[in-house]
Order: sequence, then structure tokens, then C-alpha cells
Amino acid sequence: MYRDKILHVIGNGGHARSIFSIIREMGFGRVLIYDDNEDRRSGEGGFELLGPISSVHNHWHPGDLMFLAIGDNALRDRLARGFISHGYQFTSLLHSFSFIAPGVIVGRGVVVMPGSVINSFSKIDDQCILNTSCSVDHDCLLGEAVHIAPGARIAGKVHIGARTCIGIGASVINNISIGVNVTIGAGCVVVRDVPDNAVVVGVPGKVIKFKEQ
Ligand code: JB2
Repeated sequence: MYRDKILHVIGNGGHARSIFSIIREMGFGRVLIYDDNEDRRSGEGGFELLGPISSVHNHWHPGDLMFLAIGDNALRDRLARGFISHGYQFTSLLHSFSFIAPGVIVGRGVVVMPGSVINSFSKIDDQCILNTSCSVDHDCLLGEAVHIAPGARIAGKVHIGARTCIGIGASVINNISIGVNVTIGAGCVVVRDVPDNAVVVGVPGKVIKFKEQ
């Protein structure tokens, strides 16, 4: 299905290394990678490592697809808005060893890593990362550029605001609302609603500070 497509990958750091196997599985005709850091322009067999991010417009053709391999939620969100305003098209990367239930809506530029489950009627907005073996249960809403880190568990009817990161192995009980730009620490158990910009750690989760905006 993707054999005739060219995929432009922005970023060649740790997150890119996580998504390469999905890109290979999807079978894109060509994969072109960009990074502003010159030290990161070597490496991945079969993929073409090009110049800085700004050079993508020299290589872009109508019908091509883009993916942002950038783990930082704020940066990914900002870059996505810029690229969309210039007409670039994003694809999502869904690994075959993930389960996406009927009724789920997945936006653009989303990655669903191996072992992840998204249950019925959840909505995953653009540029979200559903990292390795995470689960998002029924009727959840994830805003733009949310990152659910490996092994995190989100119960049913949880709302998560844009650019929030749910840390590795964290759990969120059902019917919870988490604000925008929140960080939930590794292994945290969230049992209460969380306000915007909060950093929450521990079991049960407690707000320890608020991030500057
Ligand atoms: O301020 C920036 C900037 N900061 C990092 N401006 C621009 N234009 N680019 C920036 N980058 C670029 O983001 C780096 O050059 C690199 O291409 C890309 C990714 O940065 P990094 O390698 O630091 O992290 P990552 O996002 O690939 O991976 C992190 O997040 C993942 C979700 C790692 O922690 C991974 O382990 C994690 N799985």
C-alpha cells in the first residue's frame, strides 16, 4: 500500500530509532530523514539521510508523506503546526502488533508502537505517541501531541490535554481529567483530576510543582 510513497522523517534521535521498524514494516518506497544535528546524519541502513530540517522543501513532492520523529511534545506540536500551514501531509504509523478497536479515531502523525492497545471509541488526536505496550481504554480523549510512555495504563473515560506526557509505567484510573502540558512521573498512580501544567509523582499521585509556560 505504501510502496509508491515517499516518507520524510523529521528527526534522527532516539524516537526515530523506535519507529524505524514500523516504517520498514509499512514498506514505504523511499524513506528520507532530516536532522538539524550534523552528527545525526549517518546510520540507518536503506534510509536516506539528508540535510537539516529546513531542506525538506527541496525534496518534497505532492503526494509525499511526513512523520515527526521528535519525542518532545511541545517541539513536535510546534513543528507540526508549521508544516501543516505550509501544506505538508502527515501519515500515522500503526504497528501490526497493536490493537486498535472498532470506533477508535486516530489523527495524523500518530505512532502506535508494538504491543499497544487502544480500546473502543477512544479518540487520539494528531501527533500523539502511544509508546511500546501502553494501553488506552474505552472512551478516552487524548489531545494533540500527548505521549503515553511505554507500559503506561489509561483506564476508561480518561481525558488528557494537549502536550501532556504520561510517564513510563504510570496508571490513570477511570473517569479522570488531566490538563494540558502535564507531566505524570514514572510509575505514578493518578487517582484525582490534574490541573494544567502540573507535575505529578508518586502513589497515589500528588502535584509537586507547576511548570512555567
Ligand atoms: O530545539 C530544537 C530541538 N531539540 C531537539 N529544535 C530543533 N529544530 N530540533 C531539535 N531537536 C531534534 O529533535 C534533535 O536534533 C533530534 O533530531 C530530534 C530528537 O531529539 P532527541 O534525540 O533528543 O530525542 P528523541 O525525541 O528522538 O527521543 C526521546 O523521546 C523518545 C520518545 C528519547 O528520550 C527517546 O528515548 C524516547 N523514546
